[in-house]
Amino acid sequence: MRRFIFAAMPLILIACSAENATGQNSAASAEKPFKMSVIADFDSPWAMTFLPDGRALVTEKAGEMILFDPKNGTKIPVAGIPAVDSAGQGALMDVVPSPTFAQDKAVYFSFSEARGGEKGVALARGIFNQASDGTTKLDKVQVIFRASPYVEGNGHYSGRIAFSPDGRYLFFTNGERQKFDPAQDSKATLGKVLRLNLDGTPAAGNPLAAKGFDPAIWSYGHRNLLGLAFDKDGRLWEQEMGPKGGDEVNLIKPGLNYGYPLASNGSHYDGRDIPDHKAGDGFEAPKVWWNPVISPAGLAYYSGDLFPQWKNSLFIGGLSSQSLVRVKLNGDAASKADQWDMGARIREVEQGPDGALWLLEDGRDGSQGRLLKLTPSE
Ligand SMILES: [Ca+2]
Ligand SMILES: [Ca+2]
Repeated sequence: MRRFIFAAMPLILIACSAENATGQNSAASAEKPFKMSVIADFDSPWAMTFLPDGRALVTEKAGEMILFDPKNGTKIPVAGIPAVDSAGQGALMDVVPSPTFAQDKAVYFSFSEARGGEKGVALARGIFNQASDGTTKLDKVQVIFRASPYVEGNGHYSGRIAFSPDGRYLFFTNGERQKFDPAQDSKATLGKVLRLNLDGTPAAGNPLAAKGFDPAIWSYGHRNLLGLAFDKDGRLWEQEMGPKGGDEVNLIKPGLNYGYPLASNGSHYDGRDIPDHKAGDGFEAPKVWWNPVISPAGLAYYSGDLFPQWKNSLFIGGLSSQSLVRVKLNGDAASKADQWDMGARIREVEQGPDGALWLLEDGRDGSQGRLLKLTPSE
């Protein structure tokens, strides 16, 4: 009997720590179940996406889009990208092929720009065109949506893109531009998740339009939304860089207010507290949050076969935490699972066609912006 109790104890401890692994508990994992291959180097890369033929588009902060072939390492610059204002947190940001890329060759991308002395994030679409000599460009590039209003400053653009699983809608994130209150302003698209038609117009039936909100708004009360991904059942997950001690993973539901800057499990950088999320306050609480912060960047939903133990997980790149973070999903619930030290700021996470996990390092402060491929260690 005694022997049985001793044998059972470690199992009980493991079970408890997993159960409590939301909020402040860390989930540091020393053992890495993957090996890491360095595939290429970029100049402050920001985002990547795979095309149906296995090649990738990679964006760089200063405004370059690059067609990259992992098979042979070839990099081809993609012409046709508009002028990017890359000061501060500005960048050529996300890039995602159209849900009907095989037919229309359309590519959607986001970038920060200056107009009339003020700045904002724009969403654009162009047609991928590679000539027989390899020269590559986006044709017919059009800005199809602009955040409103444009304001002064170089921070919290957000600019992440995700298509609904049925391919009918484009979800787009607009950060609150370090201005706080716009996240609660019904007339501003700042601090919001937006639902648009594929031509950039507000989708019909958005949940707050009848209450006088900007018709593009799907959810509000967000800060700096740097990741957006659908799971296998069509739930929309978002991660955002919160204030001091308040990074969040949220399950995005239509019409809900996620609280910023009125509620946050963190506090302002100047030391003022922000009331924590609590039941009945009218704000939707995060499913997972971090204090101290991880500084989340890219977000990927894992559905591959290469790492079967990772199915139905979210992967988050950590900037200040220089880590790769795994969040385990279970229906509407989410919990911290792993946090691996990567020794570099991780800007982007993407699942490759073969189920490998691909990462882009942030590449600032003189470090490299390497493209890394993670495959199982055995
Ligand atoms: Ca991506
Ligand atoms: Ca707080």
